[in-house]
Amino acid sequence: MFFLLAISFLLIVPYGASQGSYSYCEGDCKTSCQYENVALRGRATQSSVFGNTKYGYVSWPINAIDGNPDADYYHGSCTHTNNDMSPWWRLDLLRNHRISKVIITNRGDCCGERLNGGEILIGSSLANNGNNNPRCAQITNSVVPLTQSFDCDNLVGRYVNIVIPGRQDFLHFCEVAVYGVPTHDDNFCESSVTTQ
Ligand SMILES: [Ca+2]
Repeated sequence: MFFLLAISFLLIVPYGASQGSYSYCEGDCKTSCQYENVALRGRATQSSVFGNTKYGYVSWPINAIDGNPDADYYHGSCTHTNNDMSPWWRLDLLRNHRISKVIITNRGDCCGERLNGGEILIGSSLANNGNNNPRCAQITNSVVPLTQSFDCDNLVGRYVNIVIPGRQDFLHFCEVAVYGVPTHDDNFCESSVTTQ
C-alpha cells in the first residue's frame, strides 16, 4: 500500500507543479485572465551587435526587454545592430502566445527615422530567422510619438520579429512590450479574456 502511495505521489505532484507554473493569470483563471507584458520573460537575439566586443553590451538585444524604456542609447538600455541588409531583432516567448498588441519605444537621442519601414512579425517559424512570419504591422512614422502601440489582433506565435526588410540600415530601439497570453491557457481563459 505504501509503495502504491509513493508511486502516486511521484507521478501526480510533478505534473501538478508543472501545470501551475504555466499559469500567468492573476487570481482565478477560470473567471479572469489578463494580457500582460510577456516580453519580460522572453529571450532576444538580433542580426548583429553594434560595438562588437568592447562596447557591445550597450547594444545587446536583451536591452529591449529589460523593462526600462530609457530612450537615450548611451544610457545602455537600447538595442543596436550593425549596418546590416534587412537588419532584424527577434523575441522568443518560449511557447506560442496569443498577442493583442506590441508597444515599441524608439531610440530618442538621435536617428529615430531609421525605424521607418520596419515591420512587426509574429509566428512560430524560424525560417529566414523568423522574418517570413505573418505581419502584424508596418512602422510608417517612427519618430513621433516616441512610444507607439500596434494592434496585432490576437495573432498567435512564439516569435516576435522587428525587421527592416530590403534595406541596409542600422536597427535600434529601446524597449518592446508584448501583451499576450500563452495559448496553453486558452482552456482557462478564452471565455473571459480581458485586455489592459
Ligand atoms: Ca530598454
